[in-house]
Amino acid sequence: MYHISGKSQPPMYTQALDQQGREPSAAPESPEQAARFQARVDAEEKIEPKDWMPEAYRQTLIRQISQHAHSEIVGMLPEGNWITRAPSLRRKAVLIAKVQDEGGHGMYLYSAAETLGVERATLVEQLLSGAAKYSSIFNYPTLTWADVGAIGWLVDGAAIMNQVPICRCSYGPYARAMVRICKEESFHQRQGFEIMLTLARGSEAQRAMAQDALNRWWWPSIMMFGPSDVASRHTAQSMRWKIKRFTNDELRQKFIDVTVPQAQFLGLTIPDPQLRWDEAAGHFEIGPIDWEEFQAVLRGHGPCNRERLEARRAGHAAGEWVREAAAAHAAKRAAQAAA
Ligand code: FAQ
Repeated sequence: MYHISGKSQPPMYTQALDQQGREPSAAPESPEQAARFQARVDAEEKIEPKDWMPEAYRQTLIRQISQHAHSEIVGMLPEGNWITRAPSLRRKAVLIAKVQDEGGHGMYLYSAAETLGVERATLVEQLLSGAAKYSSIFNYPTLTWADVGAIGWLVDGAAIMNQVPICRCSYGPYARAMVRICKEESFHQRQGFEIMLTLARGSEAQRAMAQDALNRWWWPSIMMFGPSDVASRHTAQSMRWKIKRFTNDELRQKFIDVTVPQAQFLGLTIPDPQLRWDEAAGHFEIGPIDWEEFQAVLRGHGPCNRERLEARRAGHAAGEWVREAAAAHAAKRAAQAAA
């Protein structure tokens, strides 16, 4: 038994995302500029696209926002897989709306990233080439209808826990995008919980399906919060810049504390024999996280990494004519406006 914040991990592998976007400004950053910038951040002022910012701040935001956008887009696939098989018209309509919302979140986030001077096409290319990361959670399969419930309950639940603090991110466009996204995620979480509740109160077979989904989604959801604080290479600086307001382990603990009682309410068992309430700490303690599994998924060896990227590449190729038509239409409108 151990507390999640104290666990050490092997180092994460690196991806070449820090070379994207426009070139760093030729003028070197002076300590005075950096100090003025930090003072603005400390005073809780929002940093806007035209403001001066350290190049590393800009690159950190491009990295995080684009990975977040990719996660929303790839995140449409596991649940999209169940749209044709949803058990009723109501469930189908709700699921279509949810998956569409995730697509919208991706679009807001790509737009927020573009305000930092990087082209959306560049970011999409990084996703399709496999150079950019997206959330580990979306590399797991949705085997039964209960998985759709478990994703809403656990994955959207984890996403909200992580994203509500980003509404207070120091970078204005990212913070503002997150406000609407969080409202929608909260609806998603409730629809997932309601699916789980229906199954948990249903037949023996339905209860078993709900338990099986919890068994498979619990640990990947715990890993979604990222490496432990001792292994997280970006957290300390991102906290100083108020891009992140809580560390990965702090958010993971909050999620565990909120979610374990929900599982108890559902009458389901968290798949962790070492889970226990620590009265003195006022928190649930969990057993060890399998960080090797997390890193394997990040290296591309999760159950569905290959399938997810193939689906995105096929989707992108199939959408070629739409992009061409939109570009031709925009050119025609621009020519008309100029005439
Ligand atoms: N998967 O130093 P840290 C959703 C990477 S949206 C893959 O701790 P940081 C909605 C990390 O990027 C879910 N990679 O990094 C939905 C870094 O790699 P790099 C996505 C991960 O940035 C629901 C390296 O490990 N949410 O679910 C993961 O300070 C249902 C070192 O890590 C967001 O993106 C991971 N789980 O903290 C959609 C929220 N964790 O770039 C459909 C915004 C870490 O150095 C259906 N992002 N890595 O090569 C964040 O809050 C942060 O970026 C963290 C990571 C917390 C994810």
